[in-house]
Amino acid sequence: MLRPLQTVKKVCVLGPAGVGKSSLVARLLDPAAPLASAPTPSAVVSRISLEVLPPVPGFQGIVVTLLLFDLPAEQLQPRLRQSYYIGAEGAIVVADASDPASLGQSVRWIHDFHEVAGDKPVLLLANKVDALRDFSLVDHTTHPPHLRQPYGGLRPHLVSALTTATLRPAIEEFVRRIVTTNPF
Ligand SMILES: Nc1nc2c(ncn2[C@@H]2O[C@H](COP(=O)(O)OP(=O)(O)OP(=O)(O)O)[C@@H](O)[C@H]2O)c(=O)[nH]1
Ligand SMILES: [Mg+2]
Repeated sequence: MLRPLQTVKKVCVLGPAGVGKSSLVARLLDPAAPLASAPTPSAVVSRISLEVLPPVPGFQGIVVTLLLFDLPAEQLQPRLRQSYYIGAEGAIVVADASDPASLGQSVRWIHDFHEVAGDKPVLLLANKVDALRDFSLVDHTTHPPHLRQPYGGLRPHLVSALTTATLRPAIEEFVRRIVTTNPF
């Protein structure tokens, strides 16, 4: 009988202070969790398991345990933060959807990660879309120009830490990319 392949992947969660990194991790762990209310004092590691179904011969799907390293921007020295990138299979770079400058900064975060971890998959999230006025997730014409363009070659996925609606599919697609690159 075929069994799922079990694998563990380290992923770093990066971005400027206050963009919602910890709140997004909390939402992934628990659909009812409150948003984070204080800056993260140091690196925090959370585990979350997801089932994905890429075609790996001899296995029935893959159960991926993500080790999410939530790395606060301001509380960690750059050198110390970069040391957490070692061994990571991917990164989630978070920006604030209402702040074009924070989207612009994401290019630096993507580059910073790739410099240490190599050419591993990166997911770019533009968070807090709930705070945008006259905005509809389904109607692209309501999206401001800074949310429609790529940064470091990546288009931002529009999410809110208040809901898993677009967050969960974005994470699942990202995890599929990671295991397609390296299933084991
Ligand atoms: N409206 C709204 N507020 C959010 C969202 N995500 C986070 N927040 C709020 O934004 C503030 C910062 O969120 P955090 O999750 O602590 O941000 P962080 O990126 O982890 O910040 P550091 O740990 O300081 O690097 C908090 O007051 C959250 O409640 C969101 O999607 N929508
Ligand atoms: Mg935090």
